[in-house]
Amino acid sequence: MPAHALPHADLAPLAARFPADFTWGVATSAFQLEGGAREGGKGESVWDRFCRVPGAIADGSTGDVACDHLHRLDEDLGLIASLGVGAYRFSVSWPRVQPHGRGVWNEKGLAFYERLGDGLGARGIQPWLTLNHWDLPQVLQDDGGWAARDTVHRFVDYAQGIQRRLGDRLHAITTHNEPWVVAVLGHEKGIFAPGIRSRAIAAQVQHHLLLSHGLALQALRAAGSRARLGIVLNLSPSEPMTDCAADRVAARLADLHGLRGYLDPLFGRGYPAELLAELGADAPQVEPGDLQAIATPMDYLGVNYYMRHVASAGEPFDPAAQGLPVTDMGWEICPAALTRLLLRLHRDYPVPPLVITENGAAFRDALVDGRVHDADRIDYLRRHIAAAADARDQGVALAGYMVWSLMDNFEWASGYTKRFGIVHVDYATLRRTPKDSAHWLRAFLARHAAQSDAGERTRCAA
Ligand code: IFM
Repeated sequence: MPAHALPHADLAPLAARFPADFTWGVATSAFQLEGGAREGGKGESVWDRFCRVPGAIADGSTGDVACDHLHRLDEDLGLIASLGVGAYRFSVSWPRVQPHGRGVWNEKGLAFYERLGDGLGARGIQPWLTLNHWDLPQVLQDDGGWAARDTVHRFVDYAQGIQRRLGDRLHAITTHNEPWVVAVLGHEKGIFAPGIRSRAIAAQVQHHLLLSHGLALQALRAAGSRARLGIVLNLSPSEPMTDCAADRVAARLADLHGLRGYLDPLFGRGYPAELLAELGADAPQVEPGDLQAIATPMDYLGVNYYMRHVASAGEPFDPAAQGLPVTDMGWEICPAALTRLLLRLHRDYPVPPLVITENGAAFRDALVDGRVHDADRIDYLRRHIAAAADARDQGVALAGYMVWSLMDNFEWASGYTKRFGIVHVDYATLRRTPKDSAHWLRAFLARHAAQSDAGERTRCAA
C-alpha cells in the first residue's frame, strides 16, 4: 500500500501535541544488528559465547551475521534518513573497539563508528551512542565480568576512549542500556548472557553497573564531553493483580527490585532500606563514596517502556488468558501504563528531561508481494505516542520518543523468531523492506515537521 493510502487522518492532531524541538528517533544495538562477529579484529563478546550454549537461543542462531549492518552501513544510513527522524540511537560493540576490554584499541572498529557518526552528521541526524548494550568483552567476563569491581574501572577507561575518538560527533551518550536486564536476566535467572544463576551475584552486578555509570559520567565531563549524558532504564510499573494483600506485597516487591532499586540510588537516595532488608545476605558490597558517584547528575533519563508488570503472589498473570491484547512476545499492550509511569517519575523523583528511548512491538509480520501490512504495529505506536502526549499534557518534561526498532534483528534469547522492526529484514537475502509502519512514521514525522514550520512562521509574523 503506498504511504498516502494508509490511515493518516489522525496524524495532524497527534503531531500537534508535540513541540517543534521534540526529538524523534529510531533505535538499534550493535550485537542485534551488526554481524561481523569475527571481522576486523573484533574480540569475542559474552553474547557470542552465550549463543554457543546448547538451547540458550530459541532458534539456535547467533549474531555472526545478524542484519549485516557492518557491511550495509550506507544503505542503512539512507534508510534512517528516509524516515525523517532527528535522532538515531545505536550502541558500540565494546569488543569491536577494544577486543581485550583493556589497553589496545582496534582501529578498524573505531573507524566503523566514526563513519556511522559522520554519516549521521552529514544527514542532520543526532547520534545517540550507548556504551553498553550488553555485549561485554568475553575476556573481561573471564576475569569476573560485572561481578568484579575491576570491570567498573575498565568501563570508565572505555568510555574515555570513546569520548577521545568519537566525542565531537555525539549528541548524547548513554552509559548502560537496561542494567536490570544484565543483572537479573543475565546473572540471576541465567537466561541471557553470561548465563549465571545467583541472586547475590546479580545484586553485586547491579551495583557495579550503577557505579560505573556514575564514574563514567564524571570522567566524560572531566574530558570535556559536550554530549548529553544519561542512562537508559527498562521500567515496567508494577500493579497488583487483585486487591488482596498478598498481591499488593508482590507488586511492592517487584517495584522495589525493578524500579526503586535503580531510581533511588540514581537520584541520591541510596538503595531503599526495604530492598536491602529483603536481599539480606545477598545485598551488594557498597564502598564509601559509591552512592555519591552513582548519584552524579544526568542530562536526561532514558525510559524503555514495553508493558506494565501485573504482580501476583500465586500463578503468574497471563494477559492473553485474560483476553487482553498482547504482542508476539506475549507482552500486554497497555499504553495507559506508560502515562502512569511517566507521571510517577515526574512526581516521585527530581528527574532531568525524560526521553522514551525504546518503545515498540513484535508482531507476526508477513512479507506479501513486497509489502508488510503491519496495522497492529501502527496502532501500537500511535497509541503509545498519544499516551506520551497525555503525560506531557500533565506536566511531564518529556523531550523525545524513539521507536524500537529500526529493523528486525536478533532478539536475544528469542533469536530471529521475533520481529520488532519497522523495516522488514529477509534473513536469507538480508534485503530491507520498509513496513507500513515505517511509511506511517515517515508521514507522521513529515506532518509534525510541517506543523512545526507553520507554527514557527506564524510566531515570526506575529
Ligand atoms: O531488543 C530489546 C532491546 O535490546 C532492549 N530493550 C528491549 C528490546 C525488546 O526486547
